[in-house]
Amino acid sequence: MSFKVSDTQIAGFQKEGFLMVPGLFSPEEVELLLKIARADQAMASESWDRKDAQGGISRLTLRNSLGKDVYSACVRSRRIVDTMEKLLGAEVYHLHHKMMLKEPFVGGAWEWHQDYGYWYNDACLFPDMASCMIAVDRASRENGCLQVIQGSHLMGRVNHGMTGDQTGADLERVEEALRRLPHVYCEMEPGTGLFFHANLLHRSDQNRSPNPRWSLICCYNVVHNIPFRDSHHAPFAPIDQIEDSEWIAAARQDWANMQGKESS
Ligand SMILES: O=C(O)CCC(=O)C(=O)O
Repeated sequence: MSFKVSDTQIAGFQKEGFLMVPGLFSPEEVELLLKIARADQAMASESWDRKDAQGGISRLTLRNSLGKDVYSACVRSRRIVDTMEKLLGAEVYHLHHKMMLKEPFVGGAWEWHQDYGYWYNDACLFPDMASCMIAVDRASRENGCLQVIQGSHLMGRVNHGMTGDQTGADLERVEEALRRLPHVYCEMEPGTGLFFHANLLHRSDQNRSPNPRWSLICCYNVVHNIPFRDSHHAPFAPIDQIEDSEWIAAARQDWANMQGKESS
């Protein structure tokens, strides 16, 4: 699968703060990603929980470094890196990536926030940062898909404080934004990619449905915005890109490696 972002899509991202790309990963590619993720004991054992304001459990696995695994292959994929560079207008590097494991019945909510509400404190001077969320499972309103406030990235950074274990945006500002701007539920089929700006206000509901909602989120910073002091995220390293035509081979190799480890 390959994807080239158009000028109209870039203009849409600049105005709305997000861009949804159905079929960014083909059904065959995303099936393989799902199969590997579900079988991946190492990833599961690294996961940790954050409580939402109602005590629901938001589980995730976050990695700062890239390897030869399928998640790193997504981070390095030309279709995402090229798109990010066109959307942000500069060379990007990998900040971190995370698998959001929103489990059936118990999956926790994420409060309204901007990612730059966190990354500002990681010594990034500019909000020239963005993420691509890849739907691994189908994401719907029922299983807690991402919600965004369209155009809210143009408000600039909003103050954030703690809600549960999470950092949430100032609710007075959020409520005012909701009065003036569209509230969009990003329902996504597996393989859909959602590119979103670091200042876009977003949240998601708890998952009370019987269906998991796993998503991989790949986060990038532009090279001119390297943190001005040490940060807990990945240091700058140029991205060794994977051609779109080579992605499936990289993913199959990860699957073969995992099976080799199990049988050895
Ligand atoms: O996975 C979700 O529902 C929300 C994740 C999120 O908001 C984030 O990682 O910044």
